[in-house]
Amino acid sequence: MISKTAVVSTDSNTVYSLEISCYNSRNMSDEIKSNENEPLRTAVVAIIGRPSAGKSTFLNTACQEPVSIVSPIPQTTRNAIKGIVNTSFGQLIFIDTPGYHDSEKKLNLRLRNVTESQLEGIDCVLYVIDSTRAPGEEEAKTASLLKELQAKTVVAINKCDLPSSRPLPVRQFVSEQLPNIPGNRIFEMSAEKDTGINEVLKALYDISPEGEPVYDEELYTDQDLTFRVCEVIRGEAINRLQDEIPHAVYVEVADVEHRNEGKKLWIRAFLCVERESQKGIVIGKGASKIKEIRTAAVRKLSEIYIQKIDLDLQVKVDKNWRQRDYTLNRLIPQQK
Ligand SMILES: Nc1nc2c(ncn2[C@@H]2O[C@H](COP(=O)(O)OP(=O)(O)OP(=O)(O)O)[C@@H](O)[C@H]2O)c(=O)[nH]1
Ligand SMILES: [Mg+2]
Repeated sequence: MISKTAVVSTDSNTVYSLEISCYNSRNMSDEIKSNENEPLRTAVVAIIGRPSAGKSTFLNTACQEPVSIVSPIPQTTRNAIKGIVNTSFGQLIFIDTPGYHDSEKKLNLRLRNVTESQLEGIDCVLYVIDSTRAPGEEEAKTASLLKELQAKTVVAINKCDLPSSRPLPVRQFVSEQLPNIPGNRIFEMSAEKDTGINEVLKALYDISPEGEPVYDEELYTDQDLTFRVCEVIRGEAINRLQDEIPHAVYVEVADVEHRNEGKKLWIRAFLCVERESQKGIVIGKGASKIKEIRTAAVRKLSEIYIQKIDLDLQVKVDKNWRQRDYTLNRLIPQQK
């Protein structure tokens, strides 16, 4: 069990220590709950925000596992990804969503559809805002999604570790756009440096319904093997590619075999790009780029799965897939 401690100041300026015991799949314990008399709370929490606000980084830090891929490139997350946090207060089932981006391109419409559909039937919202960027039109559109959900929303002003962080204009923006969210539900954090996260979690528990955990404590995500493998490879690829190429990449797992009496996981996967010219760049000189991506993906997968990973990774072209419903339907199925 990993224990995180945060210092929280109350109205009367007294400071107390808030301990949130975080369990994860590899480190279970039967530690006594820190608030034994309180009923457990369980909630489904949608994480909403502009592209690159740090939603996936928050999820990974809160879960203490690499649940969702992270990159400096906007529109990294393409699907609704579940990450489960268990603490002595109960269970928070987070749903990471694609960054909310206003564009009429087919892929963007799909991503928006994924995000909007996650706002139905949830218990809470975590609205993540990047404090290093001025909240402009895109932020206002994102906030407008939450107008009817203010009673369920906690705001996390992110990237406060950076010198360019400006939390004050963000607070001002929130008070104008979402005036019914009280100040004690707006927090400053660094998802990357793990500061302020416990306060955000506690605030979410405070507005969560009472209830027993839905998932076993050892579970931190519900992604199946194929999806996770695709995402890990895509994550390693997009962090090593530039310009338009990260947006033009998707990963297809063609085969998975359990070999050597289950001790080895043999995977055949394709990194798909949109054009022949992109294929050459992804392969690199003397196949150096694809080798680098493959090695990094194997390393990451080996941290997740106990089996030895044997990855056969090739590059192929799926011409203009971002315009084609056939591929989009497979990768990002239309929600309702
Ligand atoms: N310095 C700093 N960087 C951060 C923080 N949180 C996220 N980042 C960086 O911001 C970039 C975007 O982070 P993501 O977690 O992928 O953002 P996202 O909101 O999930 O983005 P999309 O999936 O594209 O919507 C990455 O380069 C992160 O490392 C933070 O608290 N501090
Ligand atoms: Mg993301």
